[in-house]
Amino acid sequence: MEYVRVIPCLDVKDGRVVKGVKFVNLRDARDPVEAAEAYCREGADELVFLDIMASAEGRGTRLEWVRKVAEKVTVPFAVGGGIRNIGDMKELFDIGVTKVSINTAAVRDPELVKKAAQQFGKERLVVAIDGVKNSPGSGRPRLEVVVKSGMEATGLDIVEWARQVEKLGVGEILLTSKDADGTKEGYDLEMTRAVAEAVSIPVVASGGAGKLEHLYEAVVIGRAAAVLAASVFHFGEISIAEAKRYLRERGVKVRI
Ligand code: 0VR
Repeated sequence: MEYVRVIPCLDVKDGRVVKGVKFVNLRDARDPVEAAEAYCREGADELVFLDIMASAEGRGTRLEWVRKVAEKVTVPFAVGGGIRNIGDMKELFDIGVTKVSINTAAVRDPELVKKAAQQFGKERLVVAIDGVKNSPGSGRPRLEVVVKSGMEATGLDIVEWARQVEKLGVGEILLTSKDADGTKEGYDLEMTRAVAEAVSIPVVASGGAGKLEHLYEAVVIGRAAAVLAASVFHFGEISIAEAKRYLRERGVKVRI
């Protein structure tokens, strides 16, 4: 059995790591390069950088900090946010990024997933799925895909979309609950488990981690192959070492 990965997520806006709640009220947390080096020293298995305000004019900013990070990191790292096409992906791979994560662009053009997987290999391609949970009787899917930094509802059912991206050849799904993001009240276990049981590729749980138990629940109940967190790591409430020790003590295979 593969070991469960512990992955800090660095949401980056204008070259700074920020952290909000439910994708809003972003507050400054730390410098991306300094944070990346610290997480590598602390034993993170991978890093995810999310350029959450990626836009045409911001693309240049991204390349600056990503290049600096690539020179320092000692673990695989993924970059997502505003990646629109094969050219954007190649640009990032050329400066040392391990994996790219696409979200909105995949919903807009599912064939992009297939082309990218064929061109770069599925192990270098992640599809990020941001989701919300709708109440019964809302007329919307219970688990609905949202795009554009969570601002646009798509009407897509999360599980069906996950199955579709797996068929298109993606290597991994990064599943974020927008409702849970930043709340520290726990991952959306129903959402995570529904997707993990529907596909045979790894699903990374994301959104809501607040205490050590949440990480364990995401693995044993949510069936996640990896646990991603931002708030609790950035503000020093949980260390990577504590997270791994807690999981290992409960029988979860982690890389110490
Ligand atoms: P925590 O709940 O703090 O562990 O956050 C994990 C995860 O939700 C965030 O790292 C990240 O996925 C939040 N995502 C987005 C966003 C934040 C602001 C604006 C947009 C987005 O589109 O994913």
